[in-house]
Amino acid sequence: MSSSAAKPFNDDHVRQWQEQGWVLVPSLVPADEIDDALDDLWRLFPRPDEFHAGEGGDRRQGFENRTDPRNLVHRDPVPDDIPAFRDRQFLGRALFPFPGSNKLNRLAVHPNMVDFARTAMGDDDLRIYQMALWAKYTGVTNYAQPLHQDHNHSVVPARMEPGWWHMEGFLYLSDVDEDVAPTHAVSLSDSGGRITYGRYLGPDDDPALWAAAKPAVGPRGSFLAYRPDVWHRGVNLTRPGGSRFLFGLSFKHGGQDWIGYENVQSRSTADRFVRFVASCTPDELSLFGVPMPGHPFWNAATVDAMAERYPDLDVSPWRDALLS
Ligand SMILES: O=C(O)CCC(=O)C(=O)O
Repeated sequence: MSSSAAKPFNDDHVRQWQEQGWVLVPSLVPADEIDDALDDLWRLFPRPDEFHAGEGGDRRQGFENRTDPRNLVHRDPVPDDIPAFRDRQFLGRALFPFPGSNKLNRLAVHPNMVDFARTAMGDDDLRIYQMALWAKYTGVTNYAQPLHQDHNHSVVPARMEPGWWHMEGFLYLSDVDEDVAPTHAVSLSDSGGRITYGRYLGPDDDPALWAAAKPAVGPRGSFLAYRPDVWHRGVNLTRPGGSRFLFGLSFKHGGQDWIGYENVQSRSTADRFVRFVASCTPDELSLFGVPMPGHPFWNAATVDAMAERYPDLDVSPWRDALLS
């Protein structure tokens, strides 16, 4: 990658992801663009002051009583002082696309983030395969997790080489300081890059690895990118009245069917997705699997049908490509 003063990330960020497995790119998306999208977030989740105003608030209760089966897998209860995966850690997940102004949806294809993912992965033909918000509030549960690697993004073992790796990512929608649960991650030089299946590590299981996990602190707009060979853990929120909001956006190379987590197909008939599509370029839509203009899928009939399905989408790039 050639250096450019205009880019909101640099060669070191790219190298750190490629060689150390994780990087926090500060302010990859400008804070004012995050702030501009927050009204859409507050349609889905209580604002922090609303949540912490006291027990019994309607929106707080609504949050605490969510039982979306996609988020809860009915894990067995674990004593509170042990780092563990607890169902309530996942209460605050909400799947793309979101209602509202479409500004929150547009963050999924923010050019700075897509440019970073493409540069670090060395490929323009990427897909977004994970797309969910995640809200956490102090006191909901103990959010502390054991150290783990995310092997639940693929049905085959991880192959961490150019062309085969994938990028897990969190776009920060709020400032993530030390006391509001920055994810802790271990660089590959500290872990030796070892990949282990079926193991979660508590503080006594591997004290050196535990100590090597560093907090990914950053202002809103920052992007935490990490790979499935990176040991990491969620930690508890300790700030009274605290909260953390992020947009989980993960990328894989096109055509790698073995990797997946969330998809948009089941919600693609919703008005909010139809509106999102109309706001996108062909390149942005390719991140969701829409074939680019010139792809053999497209003929006069499928382009016409695309225009019928998404009436406000400009289909001329697909139509023009049929003529060339
Ligand atoms: O929430 C976090 O900071 C990390 C969560 C995580 O690593 C997980 O649930 O797999």
